[in-house]
Amino acid sequence: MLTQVLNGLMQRYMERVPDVKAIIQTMIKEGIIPAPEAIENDHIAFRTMGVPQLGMQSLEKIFLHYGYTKRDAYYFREKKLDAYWYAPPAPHFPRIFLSELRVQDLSPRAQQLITGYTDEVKTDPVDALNLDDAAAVDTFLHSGLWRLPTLEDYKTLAAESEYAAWVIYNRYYLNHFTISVHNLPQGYNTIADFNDFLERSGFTLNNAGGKIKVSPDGALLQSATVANMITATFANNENYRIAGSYVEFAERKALPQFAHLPAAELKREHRRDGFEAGNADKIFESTYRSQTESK
Ligand code: OOG
Ligand code: NI
Repeated sequence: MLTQVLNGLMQRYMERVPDVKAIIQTMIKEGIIPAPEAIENDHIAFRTMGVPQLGMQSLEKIFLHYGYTKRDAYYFREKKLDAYWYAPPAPHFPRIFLSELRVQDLSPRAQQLITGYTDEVKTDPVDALNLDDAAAVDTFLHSGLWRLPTLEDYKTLAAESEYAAWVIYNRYYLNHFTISVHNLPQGYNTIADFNDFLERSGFTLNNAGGKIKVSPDGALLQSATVANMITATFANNENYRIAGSYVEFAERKALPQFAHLPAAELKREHRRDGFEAGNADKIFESTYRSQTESK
C-alpha cells in the first residue's frame, strides 16, 4: 500500500533530520496541533541523477503504480535540472516533486565521475521490483544503488553542482516533507506568521531570494529550513559533514473562484495547486553551502 511506502520514507527521514521532530514537538508545545498526525503533508520531494537507466523516468514508475498522475514540467537552466510534480490518488496523500540532474549538461569530467558510480546500475532497477510489494519498494528506496563515493569525488562534484554532490551521497533519501500551514490556527496559518514562529523557536530559514518564496499569482507561498548537516561516511571510512535534508512549509491560497468560501469549507481542490519554478529554484538552495554555511 502507498501508506506503507510513505510511512517508511517518513520514518527514515525523521531519524536523519533532527529539525523534523523538533519542529513537530515545538508545534505541539505551542498548542498549534494536538498530535503529529494533525500535520497535513503538502508534498514530498526526491532528487535523481539523469542517466538513462535511472532518473525521474525510473523513480516515477513507483508512484505512477501507486496511483499518482504526472503533471507539469519545470526546467532550471542555471542549476541544470528538470522536474515534474505528481498529483496523488486521493487528497489526503502528499503531492510528489521529482527532480533530475541534467548530467549531459555538466563538464565531461563531472559526467565521467557520475557515470563511474551510476554505471554500476546496469538496468533500470525499478523494472526488477515487484511494485505491489510495499516492503520491497520501501527497502529499494533506502538501498545504496551505487557504491559509497569517495570524499574527493564528492568535493569535485560539489564544486560544479551542489545538487550532483547531494545525490551522489544521499541518493533517494527523502529530500523534504512539507508542512501545510493554511489550515493551522490563526496566528500560524500564513507563511509569514509561521516563519515568525519558526525563527522565534530557533530554526534557521533558507533566505535565498528572501525567506518567503511567492509565485507570480501570489497564491503559492513557500519557505524552508536550511538543511541539517549529517556526518557522512565516505569510501575508506572518511567522515565529513555534508548537507542532509530539510523541512519545507507551504501556504496555498483559495483560487479566485472559491475566495468567497468560508475558511472551514476550503478543501484542497479549492486552493492553488502545483508548484512554481521561481520558488523551487530558491528552495533547492536549502542544501547548498551558500545556505548551510551561513547557518
Ligand atoms: C526541491 C526544491 C523545490 C518545491 O516545493 O518547489 C521544491 C529540492 O530541493 O530537491 O521542493
Ligand atoms: Ni518542495
